[in-house]
Amino acid sequence: MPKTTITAALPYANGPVHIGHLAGVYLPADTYARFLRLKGEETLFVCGSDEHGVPITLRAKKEGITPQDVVDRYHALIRDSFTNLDINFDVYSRTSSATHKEISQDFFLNLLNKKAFKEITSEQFFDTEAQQFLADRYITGECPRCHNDGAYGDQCEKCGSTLSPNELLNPKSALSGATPILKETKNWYLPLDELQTDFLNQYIDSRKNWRPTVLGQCKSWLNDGLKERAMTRDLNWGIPVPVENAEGKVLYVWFEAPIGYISATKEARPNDWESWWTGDTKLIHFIGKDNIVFHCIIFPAMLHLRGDGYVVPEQVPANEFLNLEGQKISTSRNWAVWLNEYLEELPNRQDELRFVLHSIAPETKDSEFTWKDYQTRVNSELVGILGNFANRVLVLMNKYYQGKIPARTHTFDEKELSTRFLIPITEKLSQYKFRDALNSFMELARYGNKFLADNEPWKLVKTDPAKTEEIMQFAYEILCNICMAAEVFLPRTHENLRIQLGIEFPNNDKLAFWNHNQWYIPNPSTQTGEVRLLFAKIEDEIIDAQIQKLHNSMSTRESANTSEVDSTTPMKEVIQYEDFGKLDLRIATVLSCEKVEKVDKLLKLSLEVGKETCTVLSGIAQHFSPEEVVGKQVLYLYNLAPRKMRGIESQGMILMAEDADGSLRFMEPSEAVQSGSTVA
Ligand code: B3M
Ligand code: ZN
Repeated sequence: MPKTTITAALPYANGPVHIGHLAGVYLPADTYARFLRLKGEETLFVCGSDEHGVPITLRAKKEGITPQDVVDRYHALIRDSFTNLDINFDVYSRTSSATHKEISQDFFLNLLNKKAFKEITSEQFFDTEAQQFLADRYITGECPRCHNDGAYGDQCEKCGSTLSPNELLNPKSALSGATPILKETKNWYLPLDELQTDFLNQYIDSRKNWRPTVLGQCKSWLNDGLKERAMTRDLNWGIPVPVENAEGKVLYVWFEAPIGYISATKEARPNDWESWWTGDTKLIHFIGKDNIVFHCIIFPAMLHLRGDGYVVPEQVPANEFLNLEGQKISTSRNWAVWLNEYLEELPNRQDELRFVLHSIAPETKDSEFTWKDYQTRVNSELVGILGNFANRVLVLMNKYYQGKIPARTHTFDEKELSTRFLIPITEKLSQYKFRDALNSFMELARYGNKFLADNEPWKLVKTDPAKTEEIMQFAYEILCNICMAAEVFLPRTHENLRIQLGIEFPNNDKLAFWNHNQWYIPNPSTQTGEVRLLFAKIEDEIIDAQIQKLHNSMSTRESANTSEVDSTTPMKEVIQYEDFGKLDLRIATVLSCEKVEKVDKLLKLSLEVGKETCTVLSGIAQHFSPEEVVGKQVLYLYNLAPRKMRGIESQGMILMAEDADGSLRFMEPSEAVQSGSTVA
């Protein structure tokens, strides 16, 4: 039987998991794994903590503890909160495990022996105070493109450019603040340029059924042309490069982290782990959109080079981002709903969270969580429709028949019921459309509710006992099918309802339901269990408290950040009033906005400036969607000399406020003013 290996992105063990992670990665992955298991397919679902990488070491330094302390703390916290939410991994491993060290070193040596790497000696920045090379985020400086002072060695978060450390102007060490020197060092590179022509172009071309958003990103990388990329780093936190004379070098975190999926497999299935990566196995990666290049380009290239029957990813259903109350979720600004806190503060509401996050899953574009919307969805859908239907059926069943199910006498056609209600659920699940699948599931509950309301058994019982039996039996039958389907989305509700229905679903019926959409028919004379409410209404106070908490925790964090900005962003050189007077600052209104094709970072905006319309390119596409920007009033530098980018002339520049973590805010007037108004 073909196997399926499902992976969910390994969370960085430097903070808890939030609802954005859940909606984008862990819930769809878990639902898909449940779906395959219910079909009786051979399925393995693996995950674990990503415990290497620069952010972890920087956090440790800030807190004055070791990186191992950091990852031990968060690994346990993340693992336990996943368990509490019923995310059913076969294993939740970690990349600091001995198995992972062995598997990733072995993978590296395997490629080394195949001469897959290029060894390149180059000059890299070195901090003489900290006695350490400075890779990626260890180095900051001025961006060569937009002249932002806080660009990192791998990226400028202001204009979105991908950088390498030696492009930075005035580079500084993030460890000591010292100006680094250049020092020669040797590293191992993957020749992605060669792999592009040998393998990746065709591979991506053949992935016709991937989501357009995923293919779009892959093609834009390929169109720009891939470059060789270092797979080792001069760092001391990570997995040592397993060759002689490589002291002080570790495997690049994005080389070994995906191998973590393989190590986790070995832990889960010590005896046949390789069979989950080779032969007739489908490999499916659930990730967020910021991880696409690593899972769709670099990791497939590594697996391809490895050969030995290793498979490459079959499907990568990457999701867009989930925003929260109108803003991007931000860890450093504490603008997030953390899973561990949710579980504590809204106890026994796991399925409510699963339900809401599935119904707003950011599958095709960024989507939005608000607490009010959460409350509405729970109260009107779960309590008002699903819970209400279940409760009415079970209460009436008790009242009229002491919970003993009458014989089936109705003439509804099972085929039709299956086509109308069950096929849409399984079809959408197989297409990774979890949001639609959940909607289809709710259609069945809506149908049940309407069926009861239309037939009013509570009136009929007085005049037509036989008809009442027929109606109640069918209502019960619908509820059984709802219960069956609930197992994939709402595991606790499934179990709770199953006990109330008084049913043990036979395995054959389950397999027929999930594989062939076979409508379930309960046995007559089944005895129902004790009736309990499936869901409780969420009161306003709970929601208000959550909204308040969000704003409070952000303002504390933001005031802490302000002092950080003050101390790390020194004042620029003093200028005279004449210098300032040269700037023509205006308030402009955004008329329209669109993405610039093939450039991830840029948005093209049309601004109304008085009677004039100006076109501006702005490197904010990774912070805002075009829809969010239209209609805003912005602070605009009107008389900046025009520049051509990607063949488009950009006139002037939009000015933004930048937080210590690199997140951006528009500068809007406190009340709307006429566009073109001057600022002085
Ligand atoms: N740790 C990054 C992230 O959460 C990451 C994923 C690794 S998957 C191999 O964005
Ligand atoms: Zn920049």
